[in-house]
Amino acid sequence: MTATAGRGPTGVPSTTAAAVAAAAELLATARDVTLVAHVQPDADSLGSALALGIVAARRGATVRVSFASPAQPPESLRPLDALGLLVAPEAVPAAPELLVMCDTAAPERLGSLADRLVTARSSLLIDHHASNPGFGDVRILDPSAEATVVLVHRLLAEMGAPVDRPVATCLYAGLVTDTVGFRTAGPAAHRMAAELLEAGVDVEAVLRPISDDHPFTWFDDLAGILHAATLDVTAAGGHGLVSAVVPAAVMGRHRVEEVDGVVDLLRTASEADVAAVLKQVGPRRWSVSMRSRTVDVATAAVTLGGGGHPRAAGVTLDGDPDEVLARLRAALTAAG
Ligand SMILES: [Mn+2]
Repeated sequence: MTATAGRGPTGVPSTTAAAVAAAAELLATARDVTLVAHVQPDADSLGSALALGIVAARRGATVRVSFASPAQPPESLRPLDALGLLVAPEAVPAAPELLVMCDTAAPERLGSLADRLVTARSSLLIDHHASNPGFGDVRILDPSAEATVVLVHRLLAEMGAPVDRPVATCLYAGLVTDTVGFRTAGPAAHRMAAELLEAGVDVEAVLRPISDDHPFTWFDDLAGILHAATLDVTAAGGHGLVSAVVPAAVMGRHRVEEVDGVVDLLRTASEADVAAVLKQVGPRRWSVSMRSRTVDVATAAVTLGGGGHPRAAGVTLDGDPDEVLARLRAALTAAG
């Protein structure tokens, strides 16, 4: 394939295969690589950035990995940074040579680093959100991929980069979390997981800190949150909605690993196909996480100005909890 094969009229590669080839070419020639995850980075976003960062650093490039907020990565994801590539957003160059944006559904998801999309000499997007409008010079954008790390894995194969234990650990962390423990993973993703295990991933060491390790003090607050949870079986077109609120005071006492686990408990409610957790991030501002078995919560989230995937989506809304829930119910009725 020539360098221009599969490019559309704008010069942007028009197929995923052409984009992967163009991305490999970009990474092969870049001397300085800046990889960015979305704000409030998860294992898929940070794992994608760190896996590619480790490979680029080993090839001799100057590499940094960053995200705009919060100030520190989730404690459970710090072990993924085997080479110490993470830097504060202030350390990201004003005009990066190559900017790689991982799992970023929209430029706004880069927070204060979104301006680098304009100043970067070249940019590469790697993402799997169906709502992504497409941005950046080269775009590996495939909503059929279960996780962004699946696309990174494809890119590493194109680059001929070895997937050893540190790289495999980053990829596995993103894969297991974005597929909700492989529930949404297809055969190819399971084959990828097998390859990662062969590379030496310690599954328990990766997973326990992310989802199975909570301080005892969390139980008391969790009990309060679940005690106050509400069930509306008529919501979402009769599919049912279970919801809970995490007040700012509780958010302040606990890590993101604790708070983000609430929705995974709620979604087990037999009577509801949709679960929503309202996390208080301002006096009248709520970061809402939604999970669903059948209803397309991505559509509901996009309607309200958020984004995500059909089975897992999020949005930030203003108001008191009742107002926020009313808006959610209206959007879910339309989506259900
Ligand atoms: Mn993802």
